[in-house]
Amino acid sequence: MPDYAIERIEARILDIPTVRPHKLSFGTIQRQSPVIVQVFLRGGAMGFGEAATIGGASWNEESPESILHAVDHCLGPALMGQDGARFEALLARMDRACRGNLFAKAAVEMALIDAVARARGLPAWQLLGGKLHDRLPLGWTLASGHVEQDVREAHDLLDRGLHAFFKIKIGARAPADDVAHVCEIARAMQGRAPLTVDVNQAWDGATARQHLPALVDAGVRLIEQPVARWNVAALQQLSMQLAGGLVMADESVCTPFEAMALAAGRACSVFSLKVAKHGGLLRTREVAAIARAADIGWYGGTMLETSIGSAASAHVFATLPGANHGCELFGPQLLVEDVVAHPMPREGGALLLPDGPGFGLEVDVRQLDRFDRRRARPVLV
Ligand code: MUC
Ligand code: MG
Repeated sequence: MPDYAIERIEARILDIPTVRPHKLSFGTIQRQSPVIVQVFLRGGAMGFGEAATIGGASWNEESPESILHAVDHCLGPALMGQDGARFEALLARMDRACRGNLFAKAAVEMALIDAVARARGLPAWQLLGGKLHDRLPLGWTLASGHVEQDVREAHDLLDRGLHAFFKIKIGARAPADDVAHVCEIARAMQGRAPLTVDVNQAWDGATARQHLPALVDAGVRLIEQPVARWNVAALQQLSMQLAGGLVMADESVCTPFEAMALAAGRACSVFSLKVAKHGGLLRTREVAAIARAADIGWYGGTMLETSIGSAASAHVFATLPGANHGCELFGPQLLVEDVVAHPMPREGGALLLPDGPGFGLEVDVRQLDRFDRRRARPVLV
């Protein structure tokens, strides 16, 4: 029996520029700063995990710096010497040592699962219930802020068979201007691909009730997080009102307890699942189980991770039953450079599950060193 005792946990922040400015309701990002975690087991195995935030601490309470602090000062010390294969026991231990901090816990749990899967020579999906899907339809986010650029990008990605559907980020402008922006893109797309909008909590209930019907009429099918995460009552009303569109919860659905409340209130039709906000791969499965029991579909969401976090997400999404709306694991393509030798394969607008040991990708440690924030020199690309 290999020795899975946890010997060392290391974490670092990378700074990687994006290929173009990415505009969301709360600001525009020009780089991602993922936290990469490495777990070393006594028997010699090592695994990689990742947690990325968007716009520092703008998307929710956690930031790269808070994640790094939680791993270095709370989670790592709580796990030293423990059996690295007892994932549930380790999650309980992390919960006792540190409240909240779901992104940080997700990164550590991801690295543990990768390390144990690699030690056993198994793909991670085998430790997560077994895979149901080998491929998932892959979306791309149109967020340049300019109609012409977004439309050019979308047609080009469709022509090259790289993506199957698109999400448009809105919420930064006046609502009427956002509606005009989406309608223009929808018209120029001529029904070539399904469209989603993500408002990232920017509207209040009345604004959403007033403006979302026009987007549904323009052909938008999924409406992601139109109102504040706490505003479950508005989500409920919108779910009843928008006959032709499906309300998707993102920031509102992190813990299984939040998932339960949304399900009980029939507040949405789809959950956007994200490994980081749920606190790991196993808890993503818990939230997905609630979705299934409540006849809620799922969508494979992203926090714009590198290939490490994206592949880990693909492994857990591949195990999930129930109606799905594809995934948006395009983070690596938004970054100027990747941290793995070969990215996850894509074909016919779908992402193909990488099937080697662990999360199935070869991490390039030189790239981790190159983008490591501690190397005070600016990154030239
Ligand atoms: C979010 O809220 O969904 C996912 C895709 C993207 O462009 O931004 C993220 C965040
Ligand atoms: Mg979202």
